Amino acid sequence: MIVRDKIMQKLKSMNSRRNFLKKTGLVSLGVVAAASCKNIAKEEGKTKRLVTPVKPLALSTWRNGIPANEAAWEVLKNGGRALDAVEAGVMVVEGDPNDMSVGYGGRPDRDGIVTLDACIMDEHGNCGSVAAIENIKHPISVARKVMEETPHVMLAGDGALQFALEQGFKKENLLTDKARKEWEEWRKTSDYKPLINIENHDTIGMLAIDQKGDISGSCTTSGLAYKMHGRVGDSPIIGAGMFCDNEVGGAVATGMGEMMMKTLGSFLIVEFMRQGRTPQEAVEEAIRRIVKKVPDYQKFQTGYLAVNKEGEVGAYCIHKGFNYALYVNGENKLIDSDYYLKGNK
Ligand code: SD4
Repeated sequence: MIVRDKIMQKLKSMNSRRNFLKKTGLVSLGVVAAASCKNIAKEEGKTKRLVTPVKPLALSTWRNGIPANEAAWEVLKNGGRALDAVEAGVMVVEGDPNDMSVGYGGRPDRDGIVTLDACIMDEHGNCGSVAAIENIKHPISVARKVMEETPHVMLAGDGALQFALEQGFKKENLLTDKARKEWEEWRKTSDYKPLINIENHDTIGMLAIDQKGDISGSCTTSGLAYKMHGRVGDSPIIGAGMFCDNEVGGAVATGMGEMMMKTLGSFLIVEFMRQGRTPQEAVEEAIRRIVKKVPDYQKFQTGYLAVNKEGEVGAYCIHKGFNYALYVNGENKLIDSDYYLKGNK
């Protein structure tokens, strides 16, 4: 009898809690989890959580995120959509011949061919990507067309190029003299060694939250310099190079793509945040996952960047040297990321 009474009492209290959540609009499990975690974090005095969501904002990987954020901000400050911001932002870097890891001017593969990877995702969970596409300066815009104009998520190689041409994109030579000369020099030894934080790691990944509070993400790269022809990295893989969920937040990755692909890092980070972790806690846990699962992780760099719907940001990487640009409250700043190999050798 007593046990049954206790169960009835518990059920009653669960019911009234559910009704309360319904009334207050906190029906989604994610919101509930985040809210309760916030309280715990506050009680323990561990993490300072923001109460009012900060928006709009744009953040992107590496120093080239500064001009990219400027372009994104033009969209955001006028009330534009986060999706338009993340496309416009990374296009600046795709078109810059001095960035040798993205778009025009990107370093080629070992056969001397520039192949590009990109992906984009909107606030509804729609996404599009292109992999190993050649001769198109703005793969991010082709990825968006894949998302909006096809029943698919990803197009690769010749098929992606054919689709781009049908959509009115122009075929262009993306191999600049500078990149060609470097490649010719490299061919003398053909020594394939991805370097940590040297220019073959400055892919751009971008996340933005617009004035409505909607989030979108993008990622674009020429991939690793002197990779095998046909190699595809993490950047066009939804969930590895980038992932966002409008209920939770988003994450982007940069560095040695194989490590993010083995651990599906960006998706993992968003799921950690869904469970109530801060973006910083989530990116650190995702790097620890690589450390645990990839035996030779020390040879490579990986950097993660994340933001939750409240506008809290997290960044973490394996080796010192990763940085990111954050545009918020009208200020665009380059910030150094914390890193794992610091007393963790
Ligand atoms: C790749 N993740 O293709 C990309 C490269 C990169 O900064 O991020 N460079 O593996």
